[in-house]
Amino acid sequence: MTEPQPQVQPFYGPNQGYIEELYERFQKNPLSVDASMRAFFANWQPPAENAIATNKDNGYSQPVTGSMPPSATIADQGDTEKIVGAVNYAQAIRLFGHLAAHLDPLGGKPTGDPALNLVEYHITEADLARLPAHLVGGPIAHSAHNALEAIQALRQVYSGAIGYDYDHIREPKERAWLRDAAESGRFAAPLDPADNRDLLERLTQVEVFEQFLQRIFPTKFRFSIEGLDMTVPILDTVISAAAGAGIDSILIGMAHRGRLNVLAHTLQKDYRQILAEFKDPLTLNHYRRDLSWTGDVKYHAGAFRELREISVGGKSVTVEIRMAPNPSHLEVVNPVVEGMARAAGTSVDQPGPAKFNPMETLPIVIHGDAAFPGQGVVAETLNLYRLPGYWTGGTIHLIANNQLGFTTDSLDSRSTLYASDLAKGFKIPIVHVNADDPEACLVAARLAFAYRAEFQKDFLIDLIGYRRYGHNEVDEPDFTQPVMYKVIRSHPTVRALWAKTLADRGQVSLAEADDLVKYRMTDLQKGSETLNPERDLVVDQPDPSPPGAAKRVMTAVPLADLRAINASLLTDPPGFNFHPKLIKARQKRREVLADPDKATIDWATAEELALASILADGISVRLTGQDVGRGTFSQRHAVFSDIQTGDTFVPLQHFAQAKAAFEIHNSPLSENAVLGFEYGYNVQAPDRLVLWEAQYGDFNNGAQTVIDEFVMSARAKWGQTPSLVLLLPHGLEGTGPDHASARLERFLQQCAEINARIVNCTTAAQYFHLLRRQAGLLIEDPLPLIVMTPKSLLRNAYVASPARDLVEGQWQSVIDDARASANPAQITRALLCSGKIYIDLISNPLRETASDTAVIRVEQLYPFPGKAIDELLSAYPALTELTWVQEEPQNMGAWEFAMPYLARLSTVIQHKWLIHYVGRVAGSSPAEGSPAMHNAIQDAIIKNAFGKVGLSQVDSLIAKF
Ligand SMILES: Cc1ncc(C[n+]2csc(CCOP(=O)(O)OP(=O)(O)O)c2C)c(N)n1
Repeated sequence: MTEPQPQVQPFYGPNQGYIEELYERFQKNPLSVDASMRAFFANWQPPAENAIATNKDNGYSQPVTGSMPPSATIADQGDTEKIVGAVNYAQAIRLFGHLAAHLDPLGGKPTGDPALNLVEYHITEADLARLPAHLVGGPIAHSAHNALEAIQALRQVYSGAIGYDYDHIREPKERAWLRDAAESGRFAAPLDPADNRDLLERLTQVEVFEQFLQRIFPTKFRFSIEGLDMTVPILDTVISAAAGAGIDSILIGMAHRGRLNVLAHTLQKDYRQILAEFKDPLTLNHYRRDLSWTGDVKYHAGAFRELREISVGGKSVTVEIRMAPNPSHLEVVNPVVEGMARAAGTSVDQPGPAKFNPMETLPIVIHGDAAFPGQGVVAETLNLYRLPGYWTGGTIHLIANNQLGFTTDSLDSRSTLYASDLAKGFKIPIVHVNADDPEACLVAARLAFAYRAEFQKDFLIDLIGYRRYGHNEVDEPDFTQPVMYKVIRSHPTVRALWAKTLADRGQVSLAEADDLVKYRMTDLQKGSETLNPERDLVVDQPDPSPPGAAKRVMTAVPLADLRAINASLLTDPPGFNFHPKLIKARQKRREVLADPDKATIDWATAEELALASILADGISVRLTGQDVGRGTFSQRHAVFSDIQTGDTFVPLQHFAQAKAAFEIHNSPLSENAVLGFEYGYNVQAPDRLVLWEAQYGDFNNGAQTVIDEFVMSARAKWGQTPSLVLLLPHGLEGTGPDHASARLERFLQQCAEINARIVNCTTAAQYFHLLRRQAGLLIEDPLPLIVMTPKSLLRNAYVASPARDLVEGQWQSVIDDARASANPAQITRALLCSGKIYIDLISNPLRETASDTAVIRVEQLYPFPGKAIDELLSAYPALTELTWVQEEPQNMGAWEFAMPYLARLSTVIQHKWLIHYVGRVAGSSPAEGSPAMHNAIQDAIIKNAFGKVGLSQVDSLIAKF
């Protein structure tokens, strides 16, 4: 079926204004236009007034249609039509030339576009030959003798091996810069034979490495780069341009495809190391297991290299290159790399806001052509790139486009023409380039970095090649793409093509090119023959051993210091107009430390004092999440807005005692990308406290990939030691199945080998000590900290603490029942609980009469404080009954996790206690939709916990509703 073709208006009118302007200039002063235009205007009659639609955007903008007025003479109209036709044809080439570019190395035909047919403009080549080159505009016009020559040159630029896909760029300055960059040829590859030979050598390294591995390990996966070999020279070019511009930290994120090759060549990972990993000696695996880590497959591993003495423009510079480790989950490493780049370019040693310098670091992210449009995290990450809290000075994106996703054709994997189209919405310039044209690829690479240096924004290279084998080297591609693979099998490699080009130019003979191949192959062969994998394999990871028991950290802060900090935080900036309600709230805060024994410190105050004291200790803090500035529950007010001017004021950036920077940003409405970003920031800058808050705890499941693959398991897989803090509002409050549960159970399920700290604490003072302890352990004992945080309890009197508890206390993983422990002999029943249900229990009137019952809080769930609980229970001599109470359904919350630990307590074993459960019955949804039903069940749980209602009665309550 033929697709309906759009009707091209023969008479676009955008540049008539331009012509008229030139003509006016010519009339005033004929010498003000060039000779060809002078000759042309000498015989030209302009059309009548108003016939000209003006558009003077450098001749580079979108055509708009216009028409000739009836008053124009036939002769005038004919001339004008030709001129305008020529101008608009040039315009169409600039806009749509990429649709006719030769981008597919396998010879796939370009889509084309009727706007690129000369005939549509009612002009001929002969007409063009008679028109001046000047009409075409841009740098090309200067060297062409007439419009035909200029148009032909323009077609070579826009429809050659590069497709410049810029029509979506909205900034005129950028558009003009990009057009000039394309048309001036200033990024063209140098003709220096030495550089061309270097490129041949590089392509030889890239190709022979893969061929050697294929020969030696034909049945092992390596996700070969072949078909996209130019990836490595493109990276070389970008990295050396970056180094030349003074950037000394390069951060790379990429998936499996071509990764081993990039590790070997861009990061200079030792070949022998890679070969040893292929041989996979068992001793290595034992070694890893002993240290409680699993390692990861070789094509997920990260790497770090300091490349000294890269020669850039005759100077020798040093660059650090880091490849982030990543899981199989495609594209999820993107935000991680961005966060790493943000951290690498941010200085925090001064009080006030953090300062980001885009010329310290360059992120490069390599994408798959199926994954880029398919994975939502790509869009989430692109959305970060211009946000003040997430800006990294511009990322260079490279789509390693092999035209297939596993076995799936692009027709089935995206609804867009190009794999890169998503980037258009973010106004990122795109070049598509044929991966078999090394010179064009290097033009794209130079242009990408130059644009980034000029505008500090993202740039995308869509490198279009192919995949020499199946999805992996064992897959049979003929099952699904027989026609394509017939072409691929007889298609020469890019190295061979380049060797032929150089031979044709007389720069390198084919025999020399063959010698380069033999030399590389022999080198690899020798390395392989002398390899002793068990000896030669170096575990290139930081010490993966699990951390010891948490060290003690001094978390209490002297009262005088707290008072001074508080007063300083509450100093109003001159002329700032606070909201009247917030003036009152600040007034109240001034009193909170007056009487150290009065419980006046609520959750948000404790948080602010903790963060301020951490900043005063010289540790910088970054806090992000949805609406964190104010706080979802209007509790935080870390950022004030002037009610007259809208200006903002952040007390934690302006208090006298601060010694390090405080960064706070409302995040975009994303979980996966923003948590990935904070993870990356954290591992790159482990000495800074990084906190991410979910709007409600539930929403962390939008970041499940980052939690599973990075936060909880990166230590075991890659030896990374994150210390990120997740603040997750959690608790069943009758607001429905969502907004209830931060899915505590999922975090607990992933806990082993001391990979995190999971807490559900109940007082403001505990939260204070917790944050300070985390800051104090960042370097000595780093672990992610997952905190179930309160919602309605933020302002609850039971949660508030006296200053005394901040000044003298410390973090307690278990809290005994003060009333019960004052009279232990009376206690026959112990209720163990965690988090909000504790407040529900002790605030219930039944508590008063239950003088035989101790209510004990397990504030830290992992590492599970079994020893502390054991000691505490053994202090109650008359105890006969132990019950775990929770509000979450039985299959959720902490019960299933805690139970085996409790069963192993020596007190439990000794007394042969059964451990009772009181809580909701197991369910698939975390909470009830009806507030009344919630209240009834919550009430029944409390009654049941105090031994007043049997479980069957709870069940009947559920049935009743
Ligand atoms: C999130 C996710 N879903 C599915 C997969 C399984 N998978 C691995 S590679 C691949 C195809 C990727 O295609 P593309 O992005 O074009 O990269 P290529 O492998 O072709 O280089 C798929 C579906 C995965 N790794 N990650």
